[in-house]
Parts: sequence; C-alpha cells; structure tokens
Amino acid sequence: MSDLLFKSRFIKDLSMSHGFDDVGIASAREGTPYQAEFLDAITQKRHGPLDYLEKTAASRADVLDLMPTAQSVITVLKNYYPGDHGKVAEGEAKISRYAWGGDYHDWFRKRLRKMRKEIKNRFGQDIKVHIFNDTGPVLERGWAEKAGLGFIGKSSMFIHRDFGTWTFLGGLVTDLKLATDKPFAKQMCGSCTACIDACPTQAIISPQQVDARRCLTTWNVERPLLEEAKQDFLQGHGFAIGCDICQEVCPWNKFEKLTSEDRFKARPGQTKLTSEQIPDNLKGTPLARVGYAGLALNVQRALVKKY
Ligand code: B12
Ligand code: SF4
Ligand code: SF4
Repeated sequence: MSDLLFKSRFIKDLSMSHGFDDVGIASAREGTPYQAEFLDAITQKRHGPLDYLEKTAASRADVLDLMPTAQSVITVLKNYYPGDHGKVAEGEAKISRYAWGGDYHDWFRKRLRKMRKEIKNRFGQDIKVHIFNDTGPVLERGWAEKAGLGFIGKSSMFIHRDFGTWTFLGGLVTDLKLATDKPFAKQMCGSCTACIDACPTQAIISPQQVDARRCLTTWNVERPLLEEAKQDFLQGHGFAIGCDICQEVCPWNKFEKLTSEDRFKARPGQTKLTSEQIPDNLKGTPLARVGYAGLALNVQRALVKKY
C-alpha cells in the first residue's frame, strides 16, 4: 500500500470508529467546488439576512484562503433520521427532524477534535488540521460531492446513496497529503422536480439554488425576531422550527434508515409544539438557538390559517 493510501485508510478507519456513517477525501489543491455558483448567490444577495455568509465569503469560496497550505479536505457524514411526525393534531406545529434530539454541533465537535489529536499523534504534531461542521466557512455540500459521498440534489440538499438527504456534514481541512476519492460525477435527480413543486414558499428558485430569503428555516431558526419573519408568504406552513418538506417528498429518502445515534433520536415533547407546550429546558438542544421568544412566535406563525 502506498504511503498516501495508508494515511487515507488510517483516517477513514478513524472516522468510522468515531461513529460517522461515511467519509471521503478530496484534494484541496484543485479548486473549491461550486466557487462561482456560491459567489453568484452572494452577489445576488440570495443569502438575505444571513450576513455571516457574505462576511466569510472569501474562505467559503476558496479553501486555500482558510488554510493556504491545505492539501486535503476530509468530509464525514452522519445519518440523523429519527422517524416520522405521526398524526399531527389541531394546534400542533411540527419541529424539523434535525432538532428532535440533542444538538449535533457538540456531537461533531467532540469527535472531530479527537480525530485531530489522533491524526497529529500518528503523523506529526506540526500537521495543520482545521475542523468544520456547519458554522465553519466551508462549502460542505460541495466538498462532500467532491469526496465521492453523493451528489447535490435539485433541493440543494446533499444526497447520499444509502441515507438520502437526512445527514449532517462536517470534516477536516489539513495540510497532510492524502489519497483522494473519485468525485461523484452524476447528478441523479433525473426528471424529478418533487422538491421544487412541494416547497411551500417557492424557495428553490432553480435546480440546486435555494433563495435563503424565501426558505422557512432562515426565518424560523436563524432570524425569527426580525420584522421580515412576519411576511405573509412565510405563515401557515405547519413547521415551527426548520422545514422538512423538500426532504419528505424526495424519492431518495424512500429507503431512509433510522439513525444509529441515540442523541439524534426523538425526545419526548420535541417533535411537535403547541403554544402551551414549549419545553422548560432548551439547553443542549437545537431549540436553544431559537430561544423562548422565537419559539412562541414560530408556533403562532406555523399555525396561521390562511382561508
Ligand atoms: C446557510 C445555511 C442554510 C441557509 C441557506 C441555505 C442555502 N441553500 O444556502 C438556510 C437557513 C435556509 C438553511 C436551511 C437548511 N439547512 Co442549512 N446550512 C447552511 C450552511 C451554514 C451554509 C450553506 C451555504 O454555503 N449556502 C450558500 C449557498 C449558495 O450554498 P448551497 O446552498 O450549499 O449551494 C451549493 C450548491 O447547491 C451549489 N450551487 C449553488 N448554486 C448552484 C447552481 C448550479 C447550476 C449548480 C450546479 C450548483 C449550485 O453550490 C453551493 C456551494 O456548495 C451549511 C453548512 C455549511 N457550512 O456548508 C448548512 C447546511 C447546508 N444545512 C443543512 C441543513 C440540514 C439544512 C436544512 C435541511 C435544515 C432544516 N431541516 O430546516 C434546511 C434545508 C434547506 C435547503 N433546501 O437547502 C445541512 C445540509 C446537510 C445535507 N445533507 O445537505 C448543512 C450542510 C449543515 C450540516 N453541517 O449538516 N441552511
Ligand atoms: S426547507 Fe422548506 S422552505 Fe426551505 S427550501 Fe426546503 S421546502 Fe422550501
Ligand atoms: S425531490 Fe427529486 S428533484 Fe428534488 S432532490 Fe430529490 S430527487 Fe432531486
């Protein structure tokens, strides 16, 4: 086995031993995937109120801006699918499945930090390793595609062959040179347009392009207290936190598998909300980010009757 292949094998085994469901490696030296598309989205202000995307655009658009000596981008993925909402009663608003259990950022951070330590112990303390999961300035879906893990669907969700769309992404940028995987070459939506047709706010403006100004998640997770969150077209869609509609209709989720991780499984009282039932303790859950004031507004807005 070549030296590069040996190192890659070590890192992949390490990832799986930490509980990730898949891992792939891409070269950091051959350009950042979807750089032009990302910059177009920013120029057109499709990020709306998510100003952090614009502030960190240089690094998102070019991983070498984040780490000039980077050689490899390792992407890990975790299936979080926790089940179905079941019957939704009058007065109940749904919570998106990503938020049914404990916060995923802590889960990823803990494992990625351990991996960083183990990589340095094995290959040298001077090796640079930058960990990322959601909040880092890295175009995670593009890197996952380049690492051969799957493809970006028309919904702009990253789709894994076995787990569909219900996955969290994260990984490591490093200056360690590694054997890379073949990028996933094919976009496998075919003629399907189910997500575009089902999106209640017409946020998927064309294949692979979500306008964050129209996506429910922007307003009911990231910016519930802003004046714009009151806009008419955002009301009455049944989700108080996030939105799963473009994923629920995706045929790639037909064979969804329940998550193997207890932390992401449904906790009592955390799959649906009513105005009277907002959990007492939000700590350590994705609901904490929204806060009590946001949650109360979101429930009301999700349940607005239009006609
Ligand atoms: C900002 C953000 C949001 C914003 C904006 C989303 C958006 N489309 O930009 C909002 C708040 C709306 C959001 C919503 C959700 N998000 Co979000 N979000 C992010 C974040 C932090 C940055 C994404 C980003 O860079 N957006 C900028 C746009 C331009 O990039 P993009 O949408 O990823 O588009 C890529 C491709 O589509 C492609 N592209 C763009 N235009 C075009 C055009 C053509 C022609 C082509 C071919 C390609 C192409 O290039 C882009 C760059 O790779 C990432 C984490 C990260 N660091 O990557 C999580 C992330 C993408 N989100 C995630 C999740 C789970 C969600 C939700 C499902 C949450 C929910 N249930 O409510 C929804 C899904 C909405 C949707 N259909 O995308 C996961 C996705 C996992 C997966 N399997 O895909 C991520 C990766 C977080 C994580 N670490 O797991 N999110
Ligand atoms: S998460 Fe909901 S609002 Fe956002 S693009 Fe998907 S279906 Fe549309
Ligand atoms: S619903 Fe259809 S078009 Fe949308 S991502 Fe899934 S397969 Fe692709």
